[in-house]
Amino acid sequence: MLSKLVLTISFSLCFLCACVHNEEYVSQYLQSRRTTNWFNYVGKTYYVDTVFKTNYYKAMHYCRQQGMQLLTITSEAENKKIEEYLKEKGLNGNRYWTAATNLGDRPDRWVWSSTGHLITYFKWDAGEPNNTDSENCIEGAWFTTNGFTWNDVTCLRSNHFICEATTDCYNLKC
Ligand SMILES: [Ca+2]
Repeated sequence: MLSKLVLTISFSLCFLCACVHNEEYVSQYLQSRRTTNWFNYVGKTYYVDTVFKTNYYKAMHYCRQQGMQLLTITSEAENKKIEEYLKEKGLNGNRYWTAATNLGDRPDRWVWSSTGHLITYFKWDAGEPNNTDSENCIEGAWFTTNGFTWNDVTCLRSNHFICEATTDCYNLKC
């Protein structure tokens, strides 16, 4: 109960913080870099952030400000595509936020905050999820030699992140 209260307060503070400081990280920089770290796959456009690290909530806010959502992976093929892109671009040394969280309902029920859908496809790294420290969000990275796999982690960790949209955002029309 106490941990949920702390998380709720943390979320509120993080969201407020993001609102107050949003001019510091909103699309001006992104727009100047739109030709890099963008790719398409089966009706989605993805943007891989390597500019700054932030917590889950601020990453979510950032993606929404671009008309996008945090990364939502629904199949082995999609996870593989992301893995291949990151490896090809040499971006596989980072950890990236996905939209996955279990804060909304109960610890064993993971949901994509982007769509509200229960998660049915998982790509956990070996030994995960281990929920060692109120680990209520999911990051993806090369934690071992298993490629792009997932780890439950505290939502307040600072990570890079991947945004996605289901329409073509190259021209900011989404
Ligand atoms: Ca973990």
